Order: sequence, then C-alpha cells, then structure tokens
Amino acid sequence: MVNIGLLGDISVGKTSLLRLFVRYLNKGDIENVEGGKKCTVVKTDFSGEATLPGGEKEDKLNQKETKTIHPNRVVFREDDTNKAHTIFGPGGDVNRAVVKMGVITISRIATQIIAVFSCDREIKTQFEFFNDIRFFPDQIYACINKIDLIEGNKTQVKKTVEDMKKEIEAFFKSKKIAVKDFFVTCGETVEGFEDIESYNDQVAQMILQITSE
Ligand SMILES: Nc1nc2c(ncn2[C@@H]2O[C@H](COP(=O)(O)OP(=O)(O)OP(=O)(O)O)[C@@H](O)[C@H]2O)c(=O)[nH]1
Ligand SMILES: [Mg+2]
Repeated sequence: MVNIGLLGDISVGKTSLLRLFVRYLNKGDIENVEGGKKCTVVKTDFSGEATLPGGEKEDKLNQKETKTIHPNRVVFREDDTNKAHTIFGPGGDVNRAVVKMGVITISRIATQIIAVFSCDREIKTQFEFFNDIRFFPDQIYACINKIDLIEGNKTQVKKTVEDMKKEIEAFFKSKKIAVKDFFVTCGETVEGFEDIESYNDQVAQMILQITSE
C-alpha cells in the first residue's frame, strides 16, 4: 500500500492530474499505457473542491472554476495483486490556514511525494510553496505539468524542460532532498496539441511506476 501526495503551488494542476488518472481507470485506458495493468477505482473524494466566485478566477486561461480547500483523495486497487493505493491532492493556496493544514497533514502521511510544477509561469515563483514544508522524505519525484503551454518548436521545448529539471533538482538538493525521477505531463485534454496523448499517458504511467517501486 502506497500513499502518494501530490504537492505544489496553486493551480499547477494537481486536481486535474487526479481526475485524469480516475478517467484512465474508469475507461480502461490504464491497461494500454507503458507498464499498464488493470486497476479499479475504489473510492474518490473531490468534495474539498470549492467553486470560485466569478471575480476570483485566477487562471491564465480564465477557465479555473474551482480550487482545492480540503485534500482530494483517490483510492484504487491493482486487480492482479489486489493491492490498494491512495493518492492525495491537497490545495496549493497555503495562504489559507485550512489549505495549509491539509498540505502539512498529507506531507506527513504520504510515503511518496510528487512535487508538481507548471510550465505556465516562472519556476522560481513555484518554489516558495515548498519552503516551509518540514516533513519531507529525502527522496521525492517531480512532475512538470502543462507541457502544452511551453512556446516554441520541439527543440526549444526540450531545452526549456531540461532547464526546468536542473532548477528543480538544484532547489531540492539545497534542502538535502534528491529527485528520484521526473515526469513530464499534460493534465488536461487540450485540443490541437499534437503529443497530447503521450503526455496524458505519462500521468497514469507516473502513478503506476511510483506505486510499484
Ligand atoms: N493547458 C493546460 N491546462 C491545465 C493542465 N493541467 C491543468 N490545467 C488547468 O489548470 C487549472 C488549474 O488546475 P487545478 O487542477 O485546479 O490545479 P490545482 O493545482 O489542483 O489547484 P489548487 O488545488 O487550487 O492549488 C485548470 O484550469 C486546469 O484546467 C495542463 O496540462 N495543460
Ligand atoms: Mg487542486
């Protein structure tokens, strides 16, 4: 049984990654990804999601309609081994005391942490979130999400991602935390983005890899 915590700054896409994973399980797509196998959703809890009043929409694309107040939770089972795992997705707005409490709780109970970053803004501004989390394992995973929002051709995108990885690695190293592996993902079904499927698949592969290690 693995407890995964998806942690990261506001709106980096933690809840979207969780929802996408649930869709992969419900539709059976999980069997078709690399290292995939049949898994079943045992329980989902997205009740900690609060609707934002119109004026508070803060996403760049102006699509963001909810924000996480209490941690979201997904429990699933591997059909072959019968092992159950839980993924927790607390909110990112740690300026709200109740959200911060969720982050602290999850950082304590998670056996594996995925630090989630978004490509829609400077990476440095996203480090602050991690600065005052005290209960961190000495090895974590990192997820670079919203890959569809990096501008440029494939070579430029690749370079941007490599630079981000270096920055993330250096940041955690300064806290004596090693990054075990990076995953580059897309947490939405964005239209017109060529490689969308493989980046959506990465979300499912990431969870399966981490629960099987
Ligand atoms: N273009 C694009 N948008 C994304 C992607 N993943 C998430 N989004 C959008 O980003 C916004 C924020 O997503 P959420 O999943 O609510 O982010 P969050 O990290 O859970 O936010 P908080 O819990 O409030 O901190 C939403 O409008 C999503 O549709 C992605 O890979 N690409
Ligand atoms: Mg959320």
